[in-house]
Amino acid sequence: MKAVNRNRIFVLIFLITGSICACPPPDEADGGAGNGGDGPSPTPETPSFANTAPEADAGTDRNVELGEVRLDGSGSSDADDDPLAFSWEFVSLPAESAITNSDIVDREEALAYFTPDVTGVYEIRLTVSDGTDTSENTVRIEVFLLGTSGTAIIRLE
Ligand SMILES: [Ca+2]
Repeated sequence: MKAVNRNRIFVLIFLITGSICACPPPDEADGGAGNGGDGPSPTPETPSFANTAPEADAGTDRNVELGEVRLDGSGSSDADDDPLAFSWEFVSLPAESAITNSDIVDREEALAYFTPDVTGVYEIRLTVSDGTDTSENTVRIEVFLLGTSGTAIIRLE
C-alpha cells in the first residue's frame, strides 16, 4: 500500500511540475518570437519598407591605350528604383603610378574618368549605395602604349 501511495505522489508531483513547466504557453504570448529568438530581440525593422540592396556595375574589364580612361557605372541598378550614390576608388595601381583617388574626376558620379600616369593594370572599385545598403563591383583596366609600329606594346617607365 505504501508503495502505491508513493507512486501516486510521484505521479502527482510529476503532473504538478509538468503543468507548472508548461504553464507559460511556449513563447506564444511573446508573439511567436520563441525559437532561436533568445539573442538580439526580433529585428524592429519596418517590414512594409524592406529594402533590396542595389547592384553595382563598374563596367567591363578592358585594355585601353594610354590616355583618359572613362569609368561607367551607369549599369548599376536598384530593384526598388532608389536613387543611387556612386563612389569610385582605386584598389590597385601599377607600382610606378603616383595617382590617387582624388585624381578620379567626378568620382561621386556614375560616369567618372581618370588619366593614368603610367601603363599597367588599374583596378577601380565602384561602391553604390541606395541610402540603406551598398554594393561593390571592381573593374580591371590595363593601360598600354602603342609603339610606333602600331602593334608593339611597351611599358612606359
Ligand atoms: Ca534599394
